[in-house]
Amino acid sequence: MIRGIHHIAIVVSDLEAAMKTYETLLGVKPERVAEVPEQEIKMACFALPGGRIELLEPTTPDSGVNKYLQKRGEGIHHVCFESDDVDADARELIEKGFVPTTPSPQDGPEGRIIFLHPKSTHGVLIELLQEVDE
Ligand code: CMX
Repeated sequence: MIRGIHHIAIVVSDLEAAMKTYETLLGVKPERVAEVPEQEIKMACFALPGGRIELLEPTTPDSGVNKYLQKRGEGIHHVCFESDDVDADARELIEKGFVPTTPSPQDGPEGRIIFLHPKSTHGVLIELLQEVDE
């Protein structure tokens, strides 16, 4: 079941510069800055009471994130919803016609994730995330 908004991700061309902008805007430092090679990005995550803001900078020229940045410029890249059972939610949503970008959820640094292609969600890339206890 979807439990709420986990984060909104913004693609940026210069993570260091964008981190300064969002530190000033939000009044907090990022809780996590990391490179995620399997997603071909480096990211900074700002935690806020109602959800998180993630800044993404692509690290490879052929990644979907970089193609998006080159085509559309900086801006919102995806919205992530928190799921309490991402495998069950993904199965149900795929049955209902949503188009995943991978056949099934995968394990990522924040938990188990799957993306729904923007062509099946009115133009917005959607991530579902089930956080794992460390
Ligand atoms: N939001 C809205 N539309 C998007 C999009 C996005 N983030 N990324 C691509 N699109 C659009 C393109 O503009 C293009 O539209 P047109 O056909 O109108 O030109 C269309 O989708 C292209 O689709 P595609 O041929 O499948 O294109 P790509 O090879 O660029 O792949 C996508 C796009 C979404 C399948 C790919 O980026 C993907 O698999 N994303 C999921 C993984 C991901 O984004 N990881 C990074 C974040 C990781 C994290 O935060 O943890």
